[in-house]
Amino acid sequence: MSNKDTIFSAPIDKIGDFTFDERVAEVFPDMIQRSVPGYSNIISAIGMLAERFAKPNTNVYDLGCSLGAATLSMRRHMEGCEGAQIMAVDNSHAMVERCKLHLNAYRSDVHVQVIEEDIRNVDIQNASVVVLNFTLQFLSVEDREQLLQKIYDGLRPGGVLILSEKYVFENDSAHELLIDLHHDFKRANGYSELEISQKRSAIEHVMKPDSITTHRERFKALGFSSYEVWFQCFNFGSMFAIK
Ligand code: GEK
Repeated sequence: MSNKDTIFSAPIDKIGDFTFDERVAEVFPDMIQRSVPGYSNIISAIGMLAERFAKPNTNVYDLGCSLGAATLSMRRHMEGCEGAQIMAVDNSHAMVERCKLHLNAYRSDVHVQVIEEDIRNVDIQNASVVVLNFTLQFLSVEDREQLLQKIYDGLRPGGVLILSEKYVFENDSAHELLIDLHHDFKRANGYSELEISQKRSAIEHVMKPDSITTHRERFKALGFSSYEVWFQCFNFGSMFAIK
């Protein structure tokens, strides 16, 4: 049972930019479950996709792995995928330390390397699966493009990128409605108005979401042979892109 997220529950004078520090890592499972609609479904489906796409003697990447939820899901589905290994990467020390504990709590024959590093500095090679589960949105637009190019180059033909993100929408009223529904979802999960508005202010500076159209255009320009949204709930969703 993880600790309850109360980070934004009391009034804060000056809301600093959000960081993935010790306090966030400690409450992270509760925070992400209550904040991201469909998170558990996405984690389960990442395991299913890995079962289809992970190939023997290749690398599987979980970029911005946090506590390793996607890695654990993929690892469960990759038993018997001879010689495949998972690289779980995050640049938050607090996340990486806890991720190692989570992974060590279960036995598995699949080799996992947990790497404390900026995903912009990681080599992507011989990849059959790359996961960016709600991480790309924290990079600058230029860095997003460079990282996606590096992922495309490092994927083997037939390899898959799984990209989950928060989205913006071109139609203003649709955009507002989807944001309101997301806030209803947070209220239903016990977040107060104060918590919702303070988290919104803290995250606005560090997270600039793209539209689904932008994601599609980028995938096309990079040369992915097929790409599609496979999950969406309100303004959150996940796409696959196959090389
Ligand atoms: C999950 N994928 O549970 N380099 C490395 N890590 C980074 C960088 C960077 N440049 N920027 C951010 N991160 C996870 C959830 S959370 C999503 C991902 C969220 C890391 C950051 O430290 C954090 O752990 C993660 O990306 C984003 O499936 O909190 O909304």
